[in-house]
Amino acid sequence: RLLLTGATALYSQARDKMTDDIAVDAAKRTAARTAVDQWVTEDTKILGIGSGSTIVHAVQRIAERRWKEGELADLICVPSSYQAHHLILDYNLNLGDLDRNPNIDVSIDGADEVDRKMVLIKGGGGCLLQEKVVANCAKHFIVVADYTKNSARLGEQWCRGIPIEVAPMAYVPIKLQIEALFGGEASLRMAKVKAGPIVTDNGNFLMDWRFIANREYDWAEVNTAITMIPGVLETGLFVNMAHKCYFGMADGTVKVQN
Ligand code: ABF
Repeated sequence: RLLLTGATALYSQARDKMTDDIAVDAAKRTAARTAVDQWVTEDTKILGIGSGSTIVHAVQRIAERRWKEGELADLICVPSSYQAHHLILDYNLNLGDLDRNPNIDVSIDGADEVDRKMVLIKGGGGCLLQEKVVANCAKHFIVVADYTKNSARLGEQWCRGIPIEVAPMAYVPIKLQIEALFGGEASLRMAKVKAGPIVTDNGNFLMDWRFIANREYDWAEVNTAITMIPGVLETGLFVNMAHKCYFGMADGTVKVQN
């Protein structure tokens, strides 16, 4: 009987997890499609494409409008990662780049966590450097996410810390300097299969800095200070960049944060 009870509990846990995953994915989809329909119009010439799973829904909606509804034929999409590059190619959209399209009308991207001041943590999927460059070139940077990313303060939901892209030879001094400046612990992100450190699209390493959860940080100051450390390429802290955040909620609605 003990064995049966254990198996039943495991089954329920797996079922609940699957139900949660389905609800979260539906929320990502609603947020992404709503943002695309509100921000990508016939006047949008150049669109930045972020990375991650939520952005897949955004690209699918753009492709649906392009190929089924006959809109957006001239829209040029500028990718922020290899993933985005291939998404654009897979859906047969017009692939652009910053050499030819440095002035982006709108950029749409996901996030790992968003606080009430719209400070974002990004880079959980590993693409933060190009994402920040592309977002910075956009007149409007629009964030799409599910309800689990919406926090009052950073660290409430996203427990992996703030991703930081670093030159491989510099990760130890960078770790020590971040910890000395702001506390917490910074660690090198390793591949799950024990294949060594994760390498970014740009050939760098990633660190995850677990900051002190209950400390009040000035995120603009933290971002500037960490970016100044030699060997740091970029942080996953996006401060004063997001124009609007679209959160898909559990009840099927979309919450828009300004
Ligand atoms: C990228 O994808 C990252 O900056 C962020 O870490 C992540 C969001 O992923 P998802 O949409 O899968 O939650 O935008």
